[in-house]
Amino acid sequence: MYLLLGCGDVGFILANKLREQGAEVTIVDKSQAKVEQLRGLGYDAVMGDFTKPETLKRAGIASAEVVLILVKDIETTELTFGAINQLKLELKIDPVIVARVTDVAEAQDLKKLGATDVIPVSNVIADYTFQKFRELRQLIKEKQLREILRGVKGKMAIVLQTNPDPDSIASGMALKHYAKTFGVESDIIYDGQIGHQQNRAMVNLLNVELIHADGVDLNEYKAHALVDVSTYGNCALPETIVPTIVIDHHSVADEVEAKYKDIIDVGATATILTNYLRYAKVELDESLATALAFAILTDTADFTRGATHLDFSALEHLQPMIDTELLYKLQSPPISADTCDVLMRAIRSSKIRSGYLISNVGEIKDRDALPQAADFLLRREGVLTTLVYGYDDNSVYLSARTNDVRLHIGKLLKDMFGKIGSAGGHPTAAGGTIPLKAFGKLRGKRALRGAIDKAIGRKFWEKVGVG
Ligand SMILES: [Mn+2]
Repeated sequence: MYLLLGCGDVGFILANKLREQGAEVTIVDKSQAKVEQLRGLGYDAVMGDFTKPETLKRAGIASAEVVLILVKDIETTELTFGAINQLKLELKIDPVIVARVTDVAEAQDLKKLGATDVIPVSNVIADYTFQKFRELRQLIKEKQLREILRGVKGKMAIVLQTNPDPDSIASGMALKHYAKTFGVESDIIYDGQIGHQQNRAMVNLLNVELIHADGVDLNEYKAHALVDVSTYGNCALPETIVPTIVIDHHSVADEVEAKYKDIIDVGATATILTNYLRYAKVELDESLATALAFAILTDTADFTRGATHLDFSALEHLQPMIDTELLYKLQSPPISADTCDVLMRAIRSSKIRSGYLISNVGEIKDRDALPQAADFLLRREGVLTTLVYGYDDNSVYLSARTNDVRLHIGKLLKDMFGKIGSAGGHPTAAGGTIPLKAFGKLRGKRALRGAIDKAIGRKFWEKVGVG
């Protein structure tokens, strides 16, 4: 049972929320009128002065798991603690006690008196207002988007990022569905490849219709939307075409001019699209709901990376519509024979020194196997950092991972290989591409392999000081 002491603004909202969640709530207030009003609303309310032990006993403190002291003035709060502490000994009880404070300085004093936790009310209101504002903002944006679509006369191109990831694909699917509801037909266009098994599985299992940019003329579309793209250069849209719509969670997307822009700092673009569908009350089927959930989970690395309150609430909204079996299939797709082969070679060629693992896998068909190998080998006992590389007819590709907090692997690769190719990434995951011509004229595969090992593997040992 929750015992709420004092029922002002915060108290009443809290009582409501707790009751909504099915919690048992008893409220104590000194005002007769307030108590009657609460009883009228079906609350268990007790009138009296809760700085007195008798009142607390009468309110049933003996069976309260949580006591919330919600009065504004610190004197009353302190007196209430006196009464509770007396009863703790007398009744042998030990409830969780949470007290409201107006400033953080009061918190220490109240904790000494026995508060398990404190609620700094100004922070609560600030947080709440901020979250509400973000939700309201999305609601307004959705209405604006509907207006924009009303102005589109003809087919729209939904342009995904180059080598689209699950977030981009799911966001494209959702926008297509949303636009169709408001009378606009569209094509989902991508460039590069659907490389990673996860993305291929998504496209196959969900039957997504994706059109490669090589097969269309983007100028022929009446409107263009960029979803989860970041910016020009990371998609098929040429800079000569100004998109109508930009929806993204990468802040650089703000550099792109567009009639409609919704760029907000959330974990996944799919969160933004989920909310559009939700606010517009557009029905969605299991496969779209599952795709959006999969995108949110993937982009936030299962809520461990950049997830916000809006991402949680979007997933919560999708949850009842998700096909869990399908979600499981998307999360653990079959591994291709090529990738298996690369994993095998990556294991066989592993060289480990002081927690650093380096592996040259030789010739590869699918560069997406490299990050998977780097991830996989990082799980080997005693390994803190992995660097896996291989080559095809054009380039050498690198992929690196680390659990070493002292290392920023993205910066390290950029420092080492940024000049001869492109390299970089995050503190824990990075990659790079170096054109084969950077290794000079070589005769035969063995010479090439040696040259690559010298320029990458050996250089890496030296750089990390284990050479
Ligand atoms: Mn994304």
